[in-house]
Amino acid sequence: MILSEHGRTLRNDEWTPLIDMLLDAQHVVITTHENSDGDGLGSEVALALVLKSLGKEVSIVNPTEVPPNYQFLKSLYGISHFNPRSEEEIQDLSLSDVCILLDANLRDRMGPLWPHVSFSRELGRMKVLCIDHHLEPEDFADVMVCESYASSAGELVYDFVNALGERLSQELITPKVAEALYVAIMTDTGSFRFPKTSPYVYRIAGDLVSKGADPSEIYDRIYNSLTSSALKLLGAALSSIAILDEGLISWLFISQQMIRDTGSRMFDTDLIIRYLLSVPSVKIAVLIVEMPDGRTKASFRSRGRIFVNQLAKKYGGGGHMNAAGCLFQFASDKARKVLLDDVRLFLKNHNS
Ligand SMILES: [Mn+2]
Repeated sequence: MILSEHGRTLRNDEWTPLIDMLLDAQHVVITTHENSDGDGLGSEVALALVLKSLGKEVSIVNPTEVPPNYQFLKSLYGISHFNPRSEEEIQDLSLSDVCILLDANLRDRMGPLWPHVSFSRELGRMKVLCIDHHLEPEDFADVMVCESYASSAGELVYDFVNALGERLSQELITPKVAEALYVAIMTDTGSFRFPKTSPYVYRIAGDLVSKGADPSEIYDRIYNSLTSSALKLLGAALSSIAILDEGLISWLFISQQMIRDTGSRMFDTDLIIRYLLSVPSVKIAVLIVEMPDGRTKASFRSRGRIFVNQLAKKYGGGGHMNAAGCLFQFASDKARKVLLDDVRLFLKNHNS
């Protein structure tokens, strides 16, 4: 069942189905997409803290590890990395009453958690909820709030927490909750500058700061935390950016060799994509990363009304109008060739 796309901020009463399910639940598991980011992690921690304060047993279990610059969130709430070979972890996951997926709207993005969640759900033991803001949701949850107008999953979790607080006549946004939500919203708005940064988003940010989030400290922890190897990778990557087709496409390939040579790690590639749109003529930016297992990851960014999620969708991925990604099941040399032709065609069709 897909509850919404309302295309606007939900009224408090429109959160009732989610509130009812969560108030009924005793054991809640919260998760986010593979290769988690600030939005997914901040939203999870905020929601976990709130539900815990209401006496629920809450665990955060993710398909992949928390990146180093978000490790500080673990001091606000424990975050575990699911081990699909641990019977104990499978048992814990399967016995939850409710599983909430945040910041993703495709079942596969839960990675190895999905088969277990799906199994419990089919047995009628577990409800699945989803709060997200990506385009084109898949209909797999019991209740889903997927609003692509929203800057971030954190914005929606903020609204949800306020609706819950109103229902219980309780202030639920403690300084820790404020910090976690601020992380979510700040990171997904590119520090309050991406197109979905509405006046409302600034009002939320103001509210969170007044409730204890420290903007300069949070920014510093997340963005000024590079290692020297990450800087070397950035240097190598920047010098290999190609600007193609009269400046319309920026293109960058990062190989495992580059990652090895600079002593950097996979997640260090995440900070590079923002530079690909820094040339004003560029309409589509493409970052291709060779994965350690031989598959190929592609990330897309675009300027203006160019729906790169459509490009990603073709390969089983998805995302937003201006930011999307996908994973190819084949090697990078083939992916690069296929993709460049596709990007050119996509842009040509878009212009005509
Ligand atoms: Mn997000």
